[in-house]
Amino acid sequence: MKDTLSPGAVAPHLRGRFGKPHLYETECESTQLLLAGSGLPEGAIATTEHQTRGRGRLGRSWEEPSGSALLVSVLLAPSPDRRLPELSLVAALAVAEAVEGATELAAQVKWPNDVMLNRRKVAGILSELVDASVVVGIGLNVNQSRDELPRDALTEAGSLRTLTGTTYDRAALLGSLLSQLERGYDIWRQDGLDGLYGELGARDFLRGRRITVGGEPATAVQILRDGRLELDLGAHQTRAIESGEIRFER
Ligand code: BT5
Repeated sequence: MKDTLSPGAVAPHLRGRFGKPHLYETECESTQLLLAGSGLPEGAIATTEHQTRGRGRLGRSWEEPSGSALLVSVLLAPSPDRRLPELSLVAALAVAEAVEGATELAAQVKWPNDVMLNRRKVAGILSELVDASVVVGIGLNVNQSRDELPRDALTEAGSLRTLTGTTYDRAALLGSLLSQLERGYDIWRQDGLDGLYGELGARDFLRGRRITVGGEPATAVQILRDGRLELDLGAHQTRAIESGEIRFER
């Protein structure tokens, strides 16, 4: 039987506040659009089997064949003085922890918004401010075969299946992801990234790597407690950046 992300399949896997109410379309343009302006309460989610115009950051696209990936948007209402990029890290950490729970492999967070497994990008996060709410979109490659992943991706793509040889029940994964996200979000609301820093720092993919930022070479030092990335530019010069396009050496 093919697994699905329908409310009926997901409900038995929900453990906390997040996941209710649950909007679902078998196909839609983007799950981000289902939630934006919906007026639903915090913790509401939208899922689909396929997006016809899945969104990445900066106008880029997110692609998957129908029924293979975990595609979810979560509506959150953090206080307006909190920094949005931190929330993407909170979500990436939750995805990494859910992936670890399912695969028993170590997953990492690649600043600012990716989740890596065996040096492949298995998930991306997109946090968008809509009115007073934030819609956090998560795309996790689950059951795609190698041929079904984008070939020309900026960071080489992988799926849980290509990296472990096993297929996974997406509804069960979503349940575990939502409880990790709820836990991380509550800690972050209370204590900021500081409260999650042990877990995040231990999964910092770029730490110590040679990278380029917008084409300029640097060494990534670490994700800082305020969510910025610290860079070593050589000649005893360091800098912390809030955003940027990172490429790493393999
Ligand atoms: C992201 O953007 O990584 C954020 C992706 C967020 C997707 C979710 S799915 C649910 C919700 N609804 C949406 O419409 N979006 C969110 P970015 O860092 O800009 O990465 C985009 C780039 O990743 C593309 O330009 C491709 O190179 C590559 N890419 C596209 N599809 C991919 C995939 N399935 N796996 C890995 N890389 C992919």
